[in-house]
Amino acid sequence: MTEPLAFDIREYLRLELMPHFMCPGCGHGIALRALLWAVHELGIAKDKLAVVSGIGCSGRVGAYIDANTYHTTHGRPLAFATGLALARPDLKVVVITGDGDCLAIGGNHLLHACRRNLDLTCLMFNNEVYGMTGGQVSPTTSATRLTTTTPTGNAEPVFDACRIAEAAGASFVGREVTRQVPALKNLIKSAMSHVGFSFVEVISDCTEIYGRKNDLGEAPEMILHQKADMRPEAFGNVADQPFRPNRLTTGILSQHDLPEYGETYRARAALLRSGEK
Ligand SMILES: Cc1ncc(C[n+]2csc(CCOP(=O)(O)OP(=O)(O)O)c2C)c(N)n1
Ligand code: SF4
Ligand SMILES: [Mg+2]
Repeated sequence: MTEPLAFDIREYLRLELMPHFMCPGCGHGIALRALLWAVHELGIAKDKLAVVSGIGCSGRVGAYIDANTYHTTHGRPLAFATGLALARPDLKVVVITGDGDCLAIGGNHLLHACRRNLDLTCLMFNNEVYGMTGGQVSPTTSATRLTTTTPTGNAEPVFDACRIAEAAGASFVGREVTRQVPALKNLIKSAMSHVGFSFVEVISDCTEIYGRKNDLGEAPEMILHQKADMRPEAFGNVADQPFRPNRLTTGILSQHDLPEYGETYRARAALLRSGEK
C-alpha cells in the first residue's frame, strides 16, 4: 500500500503573492489551510479546482490559492459560482464567503443556492464582524460584543446560518471551529464529496479588530475561547465560559440525497435540443 503524499501547503499557494495581507493569528488563515489540506487529501488537481470568493478578508483569501480563482463582487460569489458550476460540471467549485458577504448583502443568494441544490461547496468564514472594512456589526455579531457601529452592544438578534441553510433546503449542512483543524479539514472533505449544495459554517476569529475591540486577548486566547462555543457534551460545563452563548453544535448537522440541479438542468436542455419538448 502506498502512503498518501505528505501535505505541503506551499504547493497550493501563489507564493509570489507573499507576504499575505492577513493579521497575525487571523482565523481565516487556519481555514485556508484546512481547505487546502482537504483538497490535497481528496486528490483534486489544481486545474480542476475553482474557488469563487466575495469581498472581505474572507474573500481575499481565495486569491492566494494556486488554482482557478475568481474574486467577485460583495455578496455575489454564490451567483457567480452558480453560473460556473452549471457551465463546467467537470470543476470542483468552492465558494469562500464571509458572514457579512453571505448573510447580509448576499443573503438572498444563499437562500436560492440552498433550495436549488447545485453541486458546489460554500464555506462561510464567520468571525462575527465586517473585518475588512473596520469592524462594523454583522448578522452574526453576538449581543454582548462591541463593534464600531454598535459601541454599546448589538440590539439585533443574530442569524444562525446553519439553521437558515437547513430551512432553505440545503442538502448538506455542517459547522466547525478553526480551533479543530483536522476536524475542519475532514468536514470540508465530506462537504466537497457530497453531491449537491453543501454549506459549511467555519467559526473563525478576527483577532485584530473584533478581538481587540472586545478585549478577547491575542490569537491563542481567542482560539481557546472557541471551546466555550461548543456543545457541552464535548467540552464539559460551559455555563461559566461567557465568551458566546452556548449555541454551537459542530460536525455534519444534516445531509440528504436530493436531485442535483445541474444534472436535472442538463437533462432538460438535452430534451429541448432533441425536439421532444
Ligand atoms: C456593494 C458593496 N458594498 C459594501 C462594500 C464594502 N465592504 C467590503 S467588505 C465588507 C464586509 C466584509 O465582511 P465579511 O463578509 O464578514 O468579511 P470579513 O472581512 O469579516 O472576512 C463590506 C461591507 C463593498 N465592497 N461593496
Ligand atoms: S482585519 Fe480581522 S478578519 Fe481581516 S485579516 Fe485582520 S484579523 Fe483577519
Ligand atoms: Mg466577517
